[in-house]
Formats: sequence, structure tokens, C-alpha cells
Amino acid sequence: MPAPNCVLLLFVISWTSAIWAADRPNIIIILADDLGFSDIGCYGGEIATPNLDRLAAEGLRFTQFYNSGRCCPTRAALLTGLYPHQVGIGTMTNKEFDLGLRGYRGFLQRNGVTIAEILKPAGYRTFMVGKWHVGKEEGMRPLDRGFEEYYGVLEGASHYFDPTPGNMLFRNRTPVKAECDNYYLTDALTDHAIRFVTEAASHDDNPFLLYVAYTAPHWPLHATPNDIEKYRGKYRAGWDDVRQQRHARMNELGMNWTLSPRMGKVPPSANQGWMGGGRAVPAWEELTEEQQENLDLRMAIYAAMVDRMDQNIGRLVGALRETGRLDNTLILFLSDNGAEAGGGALGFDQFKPPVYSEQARAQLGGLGKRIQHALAIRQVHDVRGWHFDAADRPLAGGHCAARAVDQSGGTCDRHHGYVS
Ligand SMILES: [Ca+2]
Repeated sequence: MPAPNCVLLLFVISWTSAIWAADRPNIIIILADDLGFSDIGCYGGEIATPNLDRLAAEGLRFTQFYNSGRCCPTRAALLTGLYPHQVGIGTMTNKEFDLGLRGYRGFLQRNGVTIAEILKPAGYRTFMVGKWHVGKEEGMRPLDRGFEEYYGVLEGASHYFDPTPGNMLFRNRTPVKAECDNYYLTDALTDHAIRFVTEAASHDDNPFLLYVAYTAPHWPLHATPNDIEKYRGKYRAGWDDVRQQRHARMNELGMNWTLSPRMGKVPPSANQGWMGGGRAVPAWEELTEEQQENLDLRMAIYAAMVDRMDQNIGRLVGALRETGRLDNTLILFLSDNGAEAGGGALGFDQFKPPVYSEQARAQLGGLGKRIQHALAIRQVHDVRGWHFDAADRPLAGGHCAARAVDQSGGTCDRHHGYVS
């Protein structure tokens, strides 16, 4: 089948037949940030993601699924089951994006309800960790929109080793600081997610909704030395070689796509101009040895961030197993948009917010960007229909799983008897 050039969002689901039994399932939505769909192993990536791969092998893997192309709109659609413009987030959030138009208000409107606002009165515990990014002011935050427990950053682009300044690290309604000297945000989010599900299991038998919105691997490229070291040198062959290898593995995995022509330039529409759209993407061989070494490091850091996220997903699944909740838990994994095409002379580092100090760059190995591109747009709102079906609480107009597959025009490589 022809290569779909706008597949951005992957989708891994793991469940067992127990979900469709009388007990309502727990629901975990894991959202990665700026993750390219081919970065993880079960979609051909060279990054080690054994935990996600296992979920995929035991579940269902989408080969076509669409998000809303950018952080805030995808999150708005995912939370409400509506198109992002319908709930005021046609673009990004905060006051500068309030254009005074119904589709562009800069925060999640009240004309749509969130999945937490539906499931909480239905008896679900409702937890969230991670990046909210659909409104940061009082009255717009997770606890204002149906979640009873929250730990994370209200905005995006967080510093991984200390997200305190500027990114509004919160525990429920209270601003907090990074909790320890060796703090790493992906670990901390998982710690709190595990705390939520463990406490819930010890408290009562009510099912829970857990929304895990990791900030990884969104910039800044911050990772720990041990994780980085695993990938140093693996990208020295260059991005064209990595692209070819990923494509070959995709076909081995049964996706059977034709590799699209190599882009000569980053499309301006993908970068909105301010990141350098329209610039040429050089062939790897055109770069100097020093540039190649530098870019190998940047890509190794990115890979380390994805690897670390997978390690943490493994910890979360382990906690579910220990609490006896794993077999009655629906787990969905997706990305809010594709990996970001950055700016700069090599497409990697033009855009540097002030949070990145020179000290941090020296310590962490520099900042960077990726080489893939975000395009378009639709269908993530169908995800909420899945939740309602699984929870036996469908809304009028909600979609069942099979319909979601059909409407996206996509296919899946495994089929389950999940629709009556
Ligand atoms: Ca994003």
C-alpha cells in the first residue's frame, strides 16, 4: 500500500478479554510528546523499547492513525473527543493565542467535557501526571477538569532535571519544586503515576483512569549519561542510513510501505517559518566530521530520552502487575505529534529558549532537534470513544473501536473480538 505521508501518531493497545467482562477496566492513556512514530522498536526504530514492543505484541498496533499535528490541539481532542477548534484550541494556549474567536481561545473551553469529567461521576478514580498544556491559569487546570490527583507541568518544553522555574510544576493545586538532587522528570512522573495506582488499589476496588502525559522526547534534549552512552556512535552513519534501515524494518514488521522521496527542504508549513522552514536538509556526506560527531551526540540524547520513557513504562506495567490490576487495564500509547523539525544551520538548534543555560548545555551534551516533520490532522478525537466503550458508558455519538479503525481508513495487523 502507498506510504501514508501524514502518519504521525502511533497507537499501541494492550488488553485482555477480561476487559469486556462485567468489571469495568482501568484505563491508562500514555501520551508521548514529539515522538516520531518510527522511533520505537515495534514500528521499526533502532531505539530499545522492549516494554512498548511487548505491549504491541500482546495488543493491537495501528498503521494509520492521525493526531492534531501539535501539542495543544491533540491534547484538547484527546481529552474531550471533539475537534480542538470546538473547544477553543485551534492552535496553542495562553493569552497570546486568544484571538477572540470561538475556535481560538487559548484554553480548553467548557462546552466540551473531558474524559475525566465523564468517568469520575461514573465511579472512576481519575489521575493525571505530566504535561497538561490546555490552559495554565486557575480554573483551567487538571483538578478543574475532572482529575482528582495530578502531578506534572502545566506547560510544555520543560527542563528535565529541574522543571520548577517557568514551567509550573504542580502537585494537585500547589506549585512544587523538584524533589531530589538526581531528579529526572520522566522518572518523577512515573513515580507519581505508580503512587496513584498503588494507593487506589489499596483503597477500594473502583476502576481508575490514569493519563500519563510524558514530556519526552520533546526538547530540550536532556538525558542521563548512562542512557546516552548506549546510543553514542549509532547515528554516525547518518540520517539517510537510519531512514533506510527503519523503512526496511517496518516492512519486515508487515507495514509494507513505499518509502517516500527524501525531502530536499524542510517544508515551511511544518516549521511555521520561525524555526527556519524552507532551508535545505543537507546530505549527511556533506557535513564535516565534527558536525557528524555533534549530530550523533544529539541523536543519541534523543534516543536516550525515548529509551528512558520505555523503561518507565515498564516500571508502571510492573506496578500494575504487582497490584493485580494489569489484566483488567486497557493501555493506550500514542504521540501528540511527530518528531519536530527544528531550526538552525543544520536544522537542529536555532531555537533556544532562555531556560537552556550554557552550563546545562555543557553538562548535558547540548540541545537538538530531530529530522522528521509534522503534517496533519484528524481523528485523535475518536480515542475518547474507545474509553467510553471500554468503560461501558458510551456517549451519544461515541465510536466503538471498530468504527474508529474504519473511519481513519486505517488497518491493524491484529484483530480482537472486541466489538459485538
Ligand atoms: Ca508535542
